Amino acid sequence: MTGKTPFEALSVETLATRLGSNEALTQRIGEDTSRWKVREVGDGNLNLVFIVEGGKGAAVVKQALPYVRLVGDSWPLPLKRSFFEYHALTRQEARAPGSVPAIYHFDETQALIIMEYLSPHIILRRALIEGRQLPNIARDIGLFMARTLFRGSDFSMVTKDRKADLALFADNVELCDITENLVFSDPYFDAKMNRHTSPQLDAPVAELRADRDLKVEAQRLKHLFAANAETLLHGDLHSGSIMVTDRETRMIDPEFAFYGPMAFDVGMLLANFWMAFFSQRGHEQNGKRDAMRAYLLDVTAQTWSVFRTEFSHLWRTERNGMLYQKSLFEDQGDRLGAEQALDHVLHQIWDDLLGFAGIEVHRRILGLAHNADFETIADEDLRATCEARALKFGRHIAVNRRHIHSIDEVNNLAALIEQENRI
Ligand code: SR1
Ligand code: MG
Repeated sequence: MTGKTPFEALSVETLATRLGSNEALTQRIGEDTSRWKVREVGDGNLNLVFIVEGGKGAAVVKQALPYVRLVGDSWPLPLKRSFFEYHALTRQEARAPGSVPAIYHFDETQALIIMEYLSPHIILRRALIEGRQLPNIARDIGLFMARTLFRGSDFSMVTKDRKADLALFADNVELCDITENLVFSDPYFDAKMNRHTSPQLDAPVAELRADRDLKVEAQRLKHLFAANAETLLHGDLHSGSIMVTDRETRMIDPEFAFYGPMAFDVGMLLANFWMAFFSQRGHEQNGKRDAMRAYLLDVTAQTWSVFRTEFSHLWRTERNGMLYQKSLFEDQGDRLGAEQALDHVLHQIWDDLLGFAGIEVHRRILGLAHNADFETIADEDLRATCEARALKFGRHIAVNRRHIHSIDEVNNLAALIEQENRI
């Protein structure tokens, strides 16, 4: 299959014939296609994902579809998202080596990426639902975020290169549009594709949608998301975009990558840990999850701490971009000035991440794209209890973010809300 063949979606039946002469693939898994075993394992909202096993090894083939898989061909979506995913992966590998799957091949016309098969990794969200405590995720994800967000910004990059990259990713319009609507607006009115656990959540949802302060805050955050082209974001950094073993962590699926505010990735990620926290009550069939809840709050605190420490380290050692130049501070003997500026930058990220986290929680409970943490709770009353607590938490951190000064305060709030008897 060459880049000149018009786009055609792969299938389990056609993959070996179509990719049998692709050298990047045959080198890894073997040339004898009669030994290839192909499985389609995509459980995300957008794409096809195949695992291909051959005589020598295995690889993943990911292909974009010209529509949103979750909804069907009534919602067209450009294939070029695969181009952005490929370019984001190459940048993430350069900025945070070892944090993403190795890329073997990219075919722009077929919108497909052939990449490393991560095994025995599983999706982080699944691990957290199962109650698994992974020892390294806070360190690995905190480092990934600090390195990619810092090194993709004007704190670090040659400004000409950053502007060229900004122009490249500015064309990822349709995926930004999904986030702009699904995350920042749809949850706060009766949008067509919304759904929630009903009738249990009808009253809290109506209350949330009538909350003027919350709606204004969500739009301020949308404004920030759309207008603050600060760094190359992953753009969809939730627990379904991370693969783990007990020792290893890899970030996948950066097809939503674009230049936006640093706090967006951090806020979305932490929101997913807090949602995992509030969903644990629904997964206690085989025993209490108190230790898991404590673990999850500790993970949020550790992730933020690792992020801050690594970001500060990069600030002191790699701040070679056009912002807050060393010539104004360290070179004048003013190290304190550089530290003062760092404080401001970290404070802004903190403020904004709480807002992004709050609305991420809301959209996963009220919007189109729900998450398995809550969806796999079969008892709808129990699910609604978990979701209502998360909604309340999300509102509090989004609206009051300027008055919350530490991750411990946020975690204390989560613990308090979790202990309330009534929703
Ligand atoms: C229509 S796409 C819905 C969601 O799935 C992706 O993973 C993103 O989170 C997006 O918002
Ligand atoms: Mg995805």
